[in-house]
Amino acid sequence: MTRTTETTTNRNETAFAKDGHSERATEGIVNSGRRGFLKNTGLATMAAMVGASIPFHRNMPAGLVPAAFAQDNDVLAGKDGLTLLNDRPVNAETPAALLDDAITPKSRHFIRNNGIPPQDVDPESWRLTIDGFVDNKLELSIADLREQFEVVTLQLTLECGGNGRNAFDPPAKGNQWTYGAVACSEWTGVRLKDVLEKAGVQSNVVYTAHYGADSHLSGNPDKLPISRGLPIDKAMADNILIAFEMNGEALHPMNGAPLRLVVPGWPASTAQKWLTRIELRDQVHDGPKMTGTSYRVPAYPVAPGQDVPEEDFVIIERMPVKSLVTFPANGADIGMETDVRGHAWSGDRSISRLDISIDFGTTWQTVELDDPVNDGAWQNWRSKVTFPQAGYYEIWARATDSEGDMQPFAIAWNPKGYLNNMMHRVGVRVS
Ligand SMILES: Nc1nc2c(c(=O)[nH]1)N[C@H]1C(S)=C(S)[C@@H](COP(=O)(O)O)O[C@H]1N2
Ligand SMILES: [Mo]
Repeated sequence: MTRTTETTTNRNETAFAKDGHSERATEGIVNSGRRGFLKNTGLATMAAMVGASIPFHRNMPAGLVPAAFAQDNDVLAGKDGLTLLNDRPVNAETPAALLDDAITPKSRHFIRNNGIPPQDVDPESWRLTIDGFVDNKLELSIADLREQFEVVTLQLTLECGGNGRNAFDPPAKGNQWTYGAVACSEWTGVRLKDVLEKAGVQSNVVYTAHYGADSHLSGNPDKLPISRGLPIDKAMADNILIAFEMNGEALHPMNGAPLRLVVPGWPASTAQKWLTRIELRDQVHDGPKMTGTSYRVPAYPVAPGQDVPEEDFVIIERMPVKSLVTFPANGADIGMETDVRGHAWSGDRSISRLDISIDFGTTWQTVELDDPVNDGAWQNWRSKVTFPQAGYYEIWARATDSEGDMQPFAIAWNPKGYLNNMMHRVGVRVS
């Protein structure tokens, strides 16, 4: 298993989970040359986490994570063919060729965790609180949600803001997603809007704040791994769901079971998993991963490697126009004729055209493109290609959206590696 050198959390705070990069002072439990768990976590903190003092703590090998605190070994249980980018927290993406289905199977939805998921969740006793600047604070079970609100099913595209980070040069720290931190499953739940309306949104509300039941990598119960939010106008969109089903089944544990937000078209970091609370605020939310450079980009174009002052970063809103080639697979050996297909999407917009090229972008052919099944679903496209002779080809796909934005050939570099929407290229050998 590989680990990224750093997650998007503050390095000092994640020392617990990492390989001893932090130089944070310890209580002198281990000698300073040793790396690992104890070096970075005070004995008192660790005892608090395991719920008892540790009489033999001096015998614990450096780097040992207490078994009581370890994650399930099979972190990808119920998933099929995902590539693990990091095992603590679990981050796994789906190879493009495995995203070929119009509706992404539960087993192939990517996983992006910032912390440790809750264990043994009980859907029956799960409660969602709506509070803050509301007329009536609500506390709802999943049964209440089903009974009190219209239940809707929508195909919704979720994409991590950092999808495509792997292509950044100079590299950006964080999970090295290639293409596969995107999916479009069919989600069933109730509209966020309906629930907020029932709570009564007060006139001073400008932003939502989302909270989930996962815990911080440090084990510190006072810290949250992530808590993001949405401008209230966006939160009132018709296609944002509080979802309790994925493709007609319970959510996968790693995708937020038993309850999560699904926010299509915006960084999926806004789509809180293991959702327990939504607070309405009279100011922009300032929870973990809302501030600094998290899920933010410079307010202006920058050159690769350019230093950008933190105050010049703005919160990412809609995700840019993008597409994937899901057939054939990159590296495939194929015949002189082939089907070519994939998906395309653009946050808060639709796709108006999809072009492919087999001659390194010299000529382009517009292909058959479906309308979105509903607002927020990716659009499927397909074509047949006949190659002029045997050899190596690249199939390139380029989507254009309803506002005329087209995918670029080159990456728009930014310091944290967000929003890479450059064209997807698939190499094939034809014989
Ligand atoms: N509670 C909680 N919600 C979360 C996260 C998380 O770490 N904890 N990660 C967010 C991020 S950054 C992304 S991209 C999406 C990923 O959803 P998925 O893991 O179901 O694919 O969940 C979001 N919701
Ligand atoms: Mo994300």
